[in-house]
Amino acid sequence: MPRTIFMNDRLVPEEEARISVFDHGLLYGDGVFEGLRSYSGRVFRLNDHLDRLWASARAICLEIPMSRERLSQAVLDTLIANKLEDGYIRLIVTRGAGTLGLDPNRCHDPQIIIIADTISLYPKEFYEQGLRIVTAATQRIQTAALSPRIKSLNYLNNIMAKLEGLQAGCVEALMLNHKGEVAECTGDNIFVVRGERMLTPPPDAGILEGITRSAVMELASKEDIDCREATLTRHDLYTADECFLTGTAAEVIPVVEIDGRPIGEGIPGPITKKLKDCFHSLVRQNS
Ligand code: PXG
Repeated sequence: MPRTIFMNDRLVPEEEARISVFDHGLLYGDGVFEGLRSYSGRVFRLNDHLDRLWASARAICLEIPMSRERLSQAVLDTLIANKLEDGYIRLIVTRGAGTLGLDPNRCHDPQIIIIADTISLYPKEFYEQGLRIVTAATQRIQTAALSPRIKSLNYLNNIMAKLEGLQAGCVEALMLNHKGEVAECTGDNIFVVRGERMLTPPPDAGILEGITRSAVMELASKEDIDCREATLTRHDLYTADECFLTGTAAEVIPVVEIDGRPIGEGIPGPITKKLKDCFHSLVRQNS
């Protein structure tokens, strides 16, 4: 079924949703985006996604030419126009059309695009049996080079690592930072469980501060599970009792093998299962 796209203040059929070849979003990956999900017609943590979108835009000196209220309404309108209850929403703001040079000040008319579609999930057995992942040789980009906290349209760093994962027969790959510390996966944050404690790398390890990550940390605290941010090495992962990933698309997914080493018992652990269930109830009640 052809989709209806929100583009610059109106809903248009998919075939009419077009951008200029001079848009710096295309020419340089100069723009920002968000990936959101709706459950039963309600968008999960819409405000947090808008906060992150505005923070990403501010970091690259891109002024979003629309109010938060209007953009928030546009997300809901796009879902309704596509008759989607459980969907995936891609919100994109490009720098706009400019000249064939880097100068963003020569761009005008930033494009606001909202796509709503059905979500393609990992197969059910991955959630039940857990994922196998490998460490990519591609490092997460250094904060001093480009902050991974900016969700920009330039995702080649992650795509290079994703390719390595796929070449090794894995759907996700672990990325380390330039110091060799654990950062995150290509499109998901990572957690480990050691004894009674849950650990996840801090923002300065060079990660995107995931909205699912925050939600899971809040859930852990409600469940009286001690969860902290900590610098982690691969050794900490290899010797952990449990490991799982979080992300808007994946939600909470167990990891049972890293670089050929089974994690814990090599099956999804009890804390992972607990948080997976808590997260499912949370998105369904949508607070
Ligand atoms: N790290 C990175 C690098 C990400 O891109 C996450 C962590 C998880 O964040 P959230 O806020 O979703 O919990 C992400 C986001 C997709 C897609 O289409 C997903 C992401 C990024 C780009 C595309 O599946 N994940």
